[in-house]
Amino acid sequence: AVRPYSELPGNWKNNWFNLYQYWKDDGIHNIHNIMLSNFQKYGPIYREKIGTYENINIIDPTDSATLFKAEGLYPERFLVPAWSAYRDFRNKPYGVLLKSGESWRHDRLILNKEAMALELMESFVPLLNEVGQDFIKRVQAKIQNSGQGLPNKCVLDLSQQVLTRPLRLLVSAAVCHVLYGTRLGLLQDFVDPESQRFIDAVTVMFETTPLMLYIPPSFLRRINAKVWQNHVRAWDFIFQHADKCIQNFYRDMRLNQKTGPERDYRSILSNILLKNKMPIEDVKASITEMMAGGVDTTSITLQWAMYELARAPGLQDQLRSEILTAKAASQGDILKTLKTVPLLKATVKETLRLHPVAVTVQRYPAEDIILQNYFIPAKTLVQVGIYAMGRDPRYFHKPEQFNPQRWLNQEAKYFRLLGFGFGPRQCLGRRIAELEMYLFLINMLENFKIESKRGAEVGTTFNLILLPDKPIYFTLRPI
Ligand code: HEM
Ligand code: 2DC
Repeated sequence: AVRPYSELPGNWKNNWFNLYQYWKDDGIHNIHNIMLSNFQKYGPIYREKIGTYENINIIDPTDSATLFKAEGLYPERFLVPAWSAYRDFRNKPYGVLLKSGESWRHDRLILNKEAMALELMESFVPLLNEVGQDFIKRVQAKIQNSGQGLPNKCVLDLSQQVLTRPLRLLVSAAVCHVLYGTRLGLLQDFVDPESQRFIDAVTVMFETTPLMLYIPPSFLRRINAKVWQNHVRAWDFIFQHADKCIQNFYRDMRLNQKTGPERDYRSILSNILLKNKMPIEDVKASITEMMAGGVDTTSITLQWAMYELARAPGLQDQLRSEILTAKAASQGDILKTLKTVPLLKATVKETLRLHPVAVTVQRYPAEDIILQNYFIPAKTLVQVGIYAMGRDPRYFHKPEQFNPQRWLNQEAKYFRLLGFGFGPRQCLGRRIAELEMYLFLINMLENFKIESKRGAEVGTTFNLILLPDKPIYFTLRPI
């Protein structure tokens, strides 16, 4: 017999005591580890309530399949309360990230055509590759400057200076390049201070979000809490900067329209504006989200990829030869090269298995479902613990090993590849992020050996997204 909802295992009755415990043990930055131990303690399904945040957690791919099959025509994920509270507070429209129902679907279908369609890759590749190559040139220039011309000194020791900032500028430049068709002063000799402030604001926005998962932002606002104030200030700057970029773009586009030649592809933004199917306010809202959503996600994943590669020199050599072979065969046609680098693509998948950006992927099922023989009513928040799944030997053979090969062998991938989410509500920036990461890693591996100080184990911390818990240092050795 199917067991009732009320019998679900888990500690969901003492929600305010749970929050106190979390706060006391710094659980708020540790939810990924707490989830691991909860799955150990309660099994593959449990119910939890911390403060006002109530949810069901699952880990098994068969359960994920049931959940996603019941997501309906308008899939909904957990709405990060702080993000919608800011927009309501400032009277700003929601973009696709926060919209729901038909309004979400309408905008999302238009944006998919400009950001997700496979035909677009042809237009994106040169733009993204250019940004990647510039990055390499800058690193090489740094090496020349610091190496004093001695051959054995020709390495870039990034043990003082971390790669985080340059990487965030790089991916931000890449997203701007496909959104606007220009890099807006990013990753050139001189970094526009506004762009620097923008990426810093994104960090503050993320850092000030987690507490408001559990304590309603409306309450924190009423008591004038610092987190709320800093959160508002961060979003204000994000919106203001994005607004400026969009305004400038709009002005230039209207000027050029009179004189400029017709071209197939200009940029995501101009394609959307030319179609004239979305009110400008909605366009702005979603473009702002894409600018903000593309910074930390991609740069952190690249850092993790390099971290894992530095610890696996054998794999690095294998990748390098795959890339060289692919390049030789495609005779400089980078689009063709990208079709023949399966191990590289698997490396990115493997990176997201061990180091997902999102600790869970969540849905409110549109209909009643049964998970692990428990009845789950429609509209219940169900979270797939993808961090926990990626480290569970039941779903991945020897999960502690970084082994991209596992994605090539026909080992079942059934509902195991969830780093970008699933289905029509999956990550809108997925294609852009994937391409960007492939091109960056190709350029990097072709030019450098990536090394790191041995023994430096890096852990994970939660700040809305999962992050390295300490800076990662690399040594780049030109080949
Ligand atoms: C949504 C991950 C890069 C913009 C998501 C979701 C995940 C995710 C897990 C939720 C999907 C779901 O609920 O099924 C990642 C990862 C990235 C990345 C791992 C890089 C490695 C980007 C980039 C952009 C972006 C570069 C912008 C260009 C968005 C937006 C949504 C989203 C707008 C909400 C889509 C909607 O609700 O319709 N992302 N993301 N992301 N992401 Fe990303
Ligand atoms: C955070 O319990 C933990 O891609 C919560 O680019 C559940 C949850 C819900 C939505 C997730 C969020 C978590 C992590 C960050 C995600 C977000 C959906 C989109 C967002 C995964 C797992 C992210 C980083 C977007 C952000 C775009 C925004 C800055 C405009």
